[in-house]
Amino acid sequence: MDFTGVYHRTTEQMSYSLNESELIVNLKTGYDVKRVFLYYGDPFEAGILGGNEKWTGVREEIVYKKRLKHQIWWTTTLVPKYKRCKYYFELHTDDEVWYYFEDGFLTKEQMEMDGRMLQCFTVPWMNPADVNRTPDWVNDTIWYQIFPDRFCNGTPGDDREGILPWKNEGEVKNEERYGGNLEGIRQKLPYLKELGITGIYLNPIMEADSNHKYDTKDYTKIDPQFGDSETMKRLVAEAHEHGIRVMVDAVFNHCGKDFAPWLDVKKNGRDSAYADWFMVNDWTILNKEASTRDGRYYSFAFADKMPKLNTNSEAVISYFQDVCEGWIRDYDIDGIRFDVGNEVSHRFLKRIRDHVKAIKPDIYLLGEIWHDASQWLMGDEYDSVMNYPLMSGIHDFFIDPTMKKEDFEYMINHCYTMYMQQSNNVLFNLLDSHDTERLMNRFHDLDLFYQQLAILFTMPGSPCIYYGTEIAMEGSFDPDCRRCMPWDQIQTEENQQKIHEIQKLIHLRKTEPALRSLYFHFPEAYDEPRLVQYIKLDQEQNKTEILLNCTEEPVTVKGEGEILFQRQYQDGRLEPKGVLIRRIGR
Ligand code: ARE
Repeated sequence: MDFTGVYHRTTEQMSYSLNESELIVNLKTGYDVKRVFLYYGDPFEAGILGGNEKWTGVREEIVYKKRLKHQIWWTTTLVPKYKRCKYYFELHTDDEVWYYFEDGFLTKEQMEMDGRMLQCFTVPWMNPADVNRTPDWVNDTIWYQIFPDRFCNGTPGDDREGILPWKNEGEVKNEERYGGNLEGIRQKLPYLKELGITGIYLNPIMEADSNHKYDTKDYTKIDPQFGDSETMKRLVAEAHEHGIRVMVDAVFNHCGKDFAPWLDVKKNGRDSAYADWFMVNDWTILNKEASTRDGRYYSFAFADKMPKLNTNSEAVISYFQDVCEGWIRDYDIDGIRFDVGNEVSHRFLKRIRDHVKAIKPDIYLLGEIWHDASQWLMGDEYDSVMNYPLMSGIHDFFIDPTMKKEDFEYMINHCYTMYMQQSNNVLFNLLDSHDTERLMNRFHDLDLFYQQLAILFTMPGSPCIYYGTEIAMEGSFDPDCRRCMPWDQIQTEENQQKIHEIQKLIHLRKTEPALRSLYFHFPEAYDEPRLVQYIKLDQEQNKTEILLNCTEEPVTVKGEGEILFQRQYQDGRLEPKGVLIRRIGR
């Protein structure tokens, strides 16, 4: 047996309470392990503490497994009678059997040796207060991300300074302002509702210098370019009336150059009451205007206009607790997306979470983290994260023809074995954003575009489309991905057809519980190396099949089913770049 491939701990999302009664136990092994059995029981009942006590617990085979690139992920759910559990594994390769304990591997003879002290894996007590609880509504949500300056100007006749005429076509620059505002978003709520949207993710709206507002000046004031607190209140209230929730962007890793405490620090140096709010190393050259590569203070990505906030400081923590509380009480927001969510301190996040969840228990706390975020998803910081690994995994599969359907399977399984199910269930799934190239820009091909969207809409978590995706808007990396929404072209037949296509996917997502569910597997019904097939299951084991033809030849589809969504499919043939979603019974 390949011992190095075997891994289990009672931490790190490998053994955790799903709720007050169910315990999830996961195990990784190499491919040489063919069967796994779990022995489990109550620590005070099962009697395997050594000596001559006999094991009285249960022996059960673990039947659910997912294939990762070089490992197998075995998973099972237990219901410990007394909320305690002790367990060990029995691993079978083709010709060996090993027993896996907390302190290593034993043969059967060793294990049964009289008097041996067996170190079982132990879950001493499943405390309800420690269960990772994430808001239920998120899994049902269809998000729409809005970059406010570029979505809709709802007050075109007003006299805001420096606003350019709306650009229905062509490129935009970062310093340009087009006058999109909260009133514009409010006016488009019926449009969003019609599309099927049930959640809006708003890029920053608090007062700031730039057009993107990631350089906050005042965390308590709506940016005057976007409106005021009344417009924001009205927007959220009306969104709620339309069944649409609202999530705001929180830039707590750094502030902007005009944030009052930072101005005070620049003026008074070490003597400032806010000296501890930032991360200053050299007080003598604070006012220099240049990148912070010289280390005079820390900032976001060396941007001197974005000084890093010291989220380790008690004063900063308590200041931002109040800021969040204000947003909830004043505007009744439903979610907070934490910008640069991996650089703020864990301590800060735990305190913010406790504070805001006490005010609004089902508020959604989303971290902007692009890589494995397990350390932030233990249940006491974020509810979940932006699922960038899924985005890049899908993207890589589509650009790399040497990748096979197994690689697709490994990638998806990787994305859904990193975190607890509670977090997987509310992952924020996206294929593009204000920080990336637009989806349509990657291949300039509508069929590939919808194939990828079909994946997005059938994955566990909640799907988000970036404004303009409904009409397959083009745009390269920042700032090109932030073009103005071309409202004067929305009614063209071509755009209406595209909108209709997205509406179909949204409708399906809402009406087919299997598409929203956490359960899926990859059958092996086809030989074609790039014919991706996966099956999603709902609670009642009803199956929905997703087929994506990523080969260069048509494929004859096997079996029967009720077609829910299709492109490039006719008379049993799925053409290259085609997609088929079918309900196939139990
Ligand atoms: C501006 C220009 C850019 C230019 C940059 C250089 O627009 O063209 O390259 O300046 O300084 C905001 C604005 C940006 C602005 C930036 C700086 O939206 O337009 O860029 O401020 O002024 C990492 C971080 C992640 C971060 C991304 C961008 O981990 O937190 O980089 N995303 C957030 C927001 C941004 C925002 C900021 C942070 C700053 O969503 O919009 O930028 O508040 C890998 C890594 C990731 C990395 C990712 C992308 O996968 O794992 O850590 O994300 O690549 O680079």
